[in-house]
Amino acid sequence: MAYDPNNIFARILRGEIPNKTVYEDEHALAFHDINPQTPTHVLVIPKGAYVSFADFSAKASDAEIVGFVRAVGKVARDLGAEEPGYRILANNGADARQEVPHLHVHVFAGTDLGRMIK
Ligand code: IU
Repeated sequence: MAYDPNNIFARILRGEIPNKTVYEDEHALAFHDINPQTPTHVLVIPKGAYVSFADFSAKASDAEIVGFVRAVGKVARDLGAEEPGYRILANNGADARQEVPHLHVHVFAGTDLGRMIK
């Protein structure tokens, strides 16, 4: 999947579309999903233009990768989700039904997540 610079998350990063930010730093932005699947449902995205996890891991700098992973963990901690728990998930590509072609990690929390998959 090619990166579309006008995808909705790219537009959010450019400040063209509002979002409910929960965390932002040099490498990552985290915001509430517009259509939450669980009581807490946050998306964490890298600021660089990467379609998928494979794309990101191949092209991003070490600083971007470390920064992004740290941001995901910080979001989980700051949401108070460390206990009783949370789920992180990234859909990549058509078979995974990825809707937005900018890498995003879902953080689900706030309920017994059972075996739900997004
Ligand atoms: P997916 O993994 O690509 O299926 O997830 C895309 C998510 O982006 C999905 O949960 C949407 O509700 C969410 N989303 C959003 O938060 N804001 C938007 O403007 C759009 C989608 I479009």
